[in-house]
Amino acid sequence: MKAAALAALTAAGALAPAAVGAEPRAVVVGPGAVARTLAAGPYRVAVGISPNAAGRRPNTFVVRTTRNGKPVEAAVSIRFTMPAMRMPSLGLRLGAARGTGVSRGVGETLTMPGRWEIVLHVVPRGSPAFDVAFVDVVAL
Ligand SMILES: [Cu+2]
Repeated sequence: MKAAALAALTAAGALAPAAVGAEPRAVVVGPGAVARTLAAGPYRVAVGISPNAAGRRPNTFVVRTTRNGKPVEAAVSIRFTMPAMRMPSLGLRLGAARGTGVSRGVGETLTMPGRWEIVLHVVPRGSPAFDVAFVDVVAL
């Protein structure tokens, strides 16, 4: 489809911006400790990162998943990528506390200061998996 036709469709309200390939504006968190709730379809995912410090320092990652206000039991893993550099991405698998919807993990995964792309992979029990992505600005 030609750009002009797309623009016309968009102007007419026939297509939402997302339908024409516009990137949703990324959520950016940090620097400093993070406490942010992100929406993913019917889910709400509350993310805590503390102290959110760069280098060979342990950070604690806490993810609480709910649906309609109720805790969702889920297996959660996190992928950490620094897109500005040729660095291998790092992974962290969180441990879940039964019945709470809360998963937690500690890792030295923010190995240097800068902008990290963080993707939470959430696998609710008995439901399809989904991802939640955001950018974390990490300082020393
Ligand atoms: Cu780097």
